[in-house]
Amino acid sequence: MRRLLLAWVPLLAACGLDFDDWTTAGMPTAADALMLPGDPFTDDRARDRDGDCLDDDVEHAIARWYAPLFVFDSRENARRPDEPATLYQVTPLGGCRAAAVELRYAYLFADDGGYVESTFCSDRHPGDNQYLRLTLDLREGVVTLRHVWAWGFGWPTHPLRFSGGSHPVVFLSAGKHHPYFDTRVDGAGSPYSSVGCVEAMDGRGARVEAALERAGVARGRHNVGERRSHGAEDFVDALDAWGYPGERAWGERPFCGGRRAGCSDDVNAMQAVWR
Ligand SMILES: [Ca+2]
Ligand SMILES: [Ca+2]
Repeated sequence: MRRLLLAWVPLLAACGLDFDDWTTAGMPTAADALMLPGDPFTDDRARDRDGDCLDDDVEHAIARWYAPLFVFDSRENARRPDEPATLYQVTPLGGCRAAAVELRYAYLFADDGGYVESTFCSDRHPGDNQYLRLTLDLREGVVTLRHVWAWGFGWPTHPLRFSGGSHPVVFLSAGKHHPYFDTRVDGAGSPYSSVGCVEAMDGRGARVEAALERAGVARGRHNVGERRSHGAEDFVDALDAWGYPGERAWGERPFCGGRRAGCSDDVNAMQAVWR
């Protein structure tokens, strides 16, 4: 995830879209609420192994309820069949018995394929990590969605579609994997680029529901735990199982998809993704 700055093609900016161009698009949208079966909080550390008071089974249920649906472009050039690898973190805001919860999904690719339809821009690089941030209300066992942040976009300011009633539909541009809430940027200058690098985003590629479970990893879940508590026996850290050798969910170096050669310092370290 990085912005491209190329001062030598300033005229392309005139063709680009700005994030404000999305604010009036479509109709108002909403996500279905999640009804929890009992008290989501616990003081039993066997059930709450990251020590945030929220039962880890509830964390997983919430993450599954809102797991995003990723929609790709038909010209996508940098996605392995099992990508994106998606990890999650669920954290009460304000401690035990909090009435708000933050939910983050990191989505990872071994490579950023650059702007595939842009004449002047490329910006390919090893490793690509971006994330969604959702704010949820949690009152009397009912979880409702208050806000979605996806880098340049934010629901409800920007209209967002929900698959199956609760799953945010996130369109990812070819190569760069920049997030959008629809396909209107296809063939236009990217609002993520200061010089209008052209995005390819036709929405006619793969549709991938975020997978949050995997055999052979801690408790079979993609939960990364909390910054101060994420023991490897209970939470995801090493990312070798996803095909990123040497990378970690809490890694402090730029994420490079497991390949250090050609790695850029501009890519986020994984630990910067989480609360
Ligand atoms: Ca917990
Ligand atoms: Ca947690």
